Amino acid sequence: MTYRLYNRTGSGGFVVEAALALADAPFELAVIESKPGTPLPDSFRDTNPWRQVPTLILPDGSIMTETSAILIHLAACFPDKKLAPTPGSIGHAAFLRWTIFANVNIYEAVLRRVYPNRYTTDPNATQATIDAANQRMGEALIVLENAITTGPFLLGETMCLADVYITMLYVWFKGGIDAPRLSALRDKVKQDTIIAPLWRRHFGDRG
Ligand SMILES: N[C@@H](CCC(=O)N[C@@H](CS)C(=O)NCC(=O)O)C(=O)O
Repeated sequence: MTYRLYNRTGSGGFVVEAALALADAPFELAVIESKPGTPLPDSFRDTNPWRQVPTLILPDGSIMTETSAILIHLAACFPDKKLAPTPGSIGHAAFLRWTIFANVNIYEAVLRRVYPNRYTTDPNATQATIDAANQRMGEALIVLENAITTGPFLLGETMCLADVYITMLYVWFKGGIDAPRLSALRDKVKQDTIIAPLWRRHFGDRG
């Protein structure tokens, strides 16, 4: 029984693919060929009515979407792989907090930047929408920067899926912020032996 992951290279499915690889879970990739910033093929609605990736088909055939939900689910499915702190622990509360924070504040800002016309009906407001999204993304990243206390990872010594997620979002950011702790975290994540080859396939030498 395998997972099936729909993604577009360089898109949000990177972190789900990384989670599956870190879990050593059997999975196949369904790569959708379409350019970033363009809608996915209309036929994809049959798989995900919101027409977004990542979309993960679970081994029993049910469908999961929403990156943060998928990451939380996979961490729970493979507890021995320690992809997240133990549920109910203080560390797990922080894992949930920052994973959801990243999803609703940073990933959402990426969408406003990439698809600005979905967020304004004013044709003259496109650039302002993009600028505001970049600004908000930078502000949210600074909150994460300040949340890294001991480092090198968000929750301390051990990498969890939130670190991989944040790294992906940080690399998508196009503005300039001073975030040495996020940069150090990113470098550690990219060096992970399981993640490094996936990173190169999705992002080349970015970041
Ligand atoms: N809320 C979703 C956002 C996913 C998302 O925005 N995916 C982008 C690729 S990175 C996408 O599918 N864009 C196509 C579109 O929105 O039309 C999640 O957290 O998974």
